[in-house]
Amino acid sequence: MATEQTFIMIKPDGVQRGLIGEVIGRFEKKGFYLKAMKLVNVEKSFAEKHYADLSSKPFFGGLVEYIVSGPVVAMVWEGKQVVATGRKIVGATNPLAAEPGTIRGDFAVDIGRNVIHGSDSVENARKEIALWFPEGIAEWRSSQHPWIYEA
Ligand code: IDP
Ligand code: MG
Repeated sequence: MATEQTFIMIKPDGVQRGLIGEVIGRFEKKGFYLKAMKLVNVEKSFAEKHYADLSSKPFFGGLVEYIVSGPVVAMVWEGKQVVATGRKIVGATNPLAAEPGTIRGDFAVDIGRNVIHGSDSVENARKEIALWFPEGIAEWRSSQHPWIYEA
């Protein structure tokens, strides 16, 4: 299974509620590698671009307002099957339907305050990483790599 990269964003509610360390810790302890990270306030036009696929949805305006309401933490995580596994760590879109043990299942109630974003496919991850990190990402691998990955 090929090494993948995914785009993970801690949304403004996650930042305000002090969940940055919790989120990073879950991905880090799993055995994925943090390859890029920044805390930023995003412009409305940038949020609209990130969520362009949802522009026809009735909740789009509220979603954009939510994302620009405070700083977010944008990250790139790397590892084996990290896109699909990252979605499992994040949990279902509606936090009340998200399993306990997932980030949304453990820390959120409302769909419009669901703490975290995770790319839904390898292709969308590639697009989102290019949008959020045009400057590029770091190259490194943990010295523990052989203790986490068999080959
Ligand atoms: P995802 O974040 O699990 O991939 P998407 O369907 O891509 O879910 O929706 C993007 C974000 O839009 C969600 O995480 C959530 O914050 C918001 N959202 C999705 N559906 C609704 C809704 O029905 N009402 C309000 N907000 C929604
Ligand atoms: Mg999505």
